[in-house]
Amino acid sequence: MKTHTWLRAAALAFGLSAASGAALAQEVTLKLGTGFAENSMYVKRLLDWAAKVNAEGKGQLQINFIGGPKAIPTFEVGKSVRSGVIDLALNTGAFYTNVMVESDFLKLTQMPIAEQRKNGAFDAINAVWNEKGGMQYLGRFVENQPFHIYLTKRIEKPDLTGLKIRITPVYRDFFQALGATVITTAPGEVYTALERGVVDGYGWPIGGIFDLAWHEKTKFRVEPAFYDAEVSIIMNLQSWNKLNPAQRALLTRSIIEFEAGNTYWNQYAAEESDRQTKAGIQTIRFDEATARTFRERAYEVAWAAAAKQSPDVAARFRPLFTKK
Ligand code: 173
Repeated sequence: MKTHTWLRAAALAFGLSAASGAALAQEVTLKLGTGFAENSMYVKRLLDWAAKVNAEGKGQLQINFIGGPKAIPTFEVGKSVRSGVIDLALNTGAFYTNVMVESDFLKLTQMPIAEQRKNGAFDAINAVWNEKGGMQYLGRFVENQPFHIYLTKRIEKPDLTGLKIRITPVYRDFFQALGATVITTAPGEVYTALERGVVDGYGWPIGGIFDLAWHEKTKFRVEPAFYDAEVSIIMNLQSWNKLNPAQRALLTRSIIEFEAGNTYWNQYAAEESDRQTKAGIQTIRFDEATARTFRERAYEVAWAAAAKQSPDVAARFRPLFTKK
């Protein structure tokens, strides 16, 4: 073997092993948590997504689910993403207003996430999440799940005076405007609060009240619904910045693919509504004009509160979130 050939072979071999060493070192494992119950449909679908990423991401990127509120309490999950204790979470803004007040504004979007990605809303959200939350907003996993008032006592008109209602920040301003006394709890405490008569009702989306057996204590659901439950994947910004372009592309692609399946939630809403009826939960309906005012008031009150809490961001988000 001539010297230069040998040198080339050695260089090649060294180069190859260095390259594969680098590739091995590149596999990252991201810790995933959630503020939602592990038996909820949200988390079932989350785990489907994580399994898919893990299958596609061999040697590149893996997701390790650390559990739900038993691993990290619901209202601590956002802080854990911010600080990097976990890298990823399936969470809703109402659970991490202790990181940034703006998180709860996402309930006010009136168009699908696919459209938010096109009309500038998604980028506007990310700019705020980066700056104020130390987070990357990766995508929305739940859509078409509007909120309702669930009650143990009948009401005749949109007036919650004299009633104690369990809330999160989602409902606070609207329910107070309707006269309610409000009590904030994580989902995990709703059953006991109902059982002990600490509350006369609660806010929750159309789907999911069976997961923690609240149907046993629920007599009425108020129509119409308002807002849209926002449940999204958020990521620690440093963890995101550390990923290489291929890893970022894998995450982004898998999330956009998953969002395309969000129409599933229409079906889930219909099924859950039927299931509530079968469980004996009665619907309280207002006349058409009252129902319209009720819904409009929900948005007005929430945007007014948003404008007070974070005027610049509220002004930026409102036209991007509101259906023309
Ligand atoms: O706990 C809640 O009522 C709440 O804020 C919420 C938000 C999104 C989905 C489900 C519940």
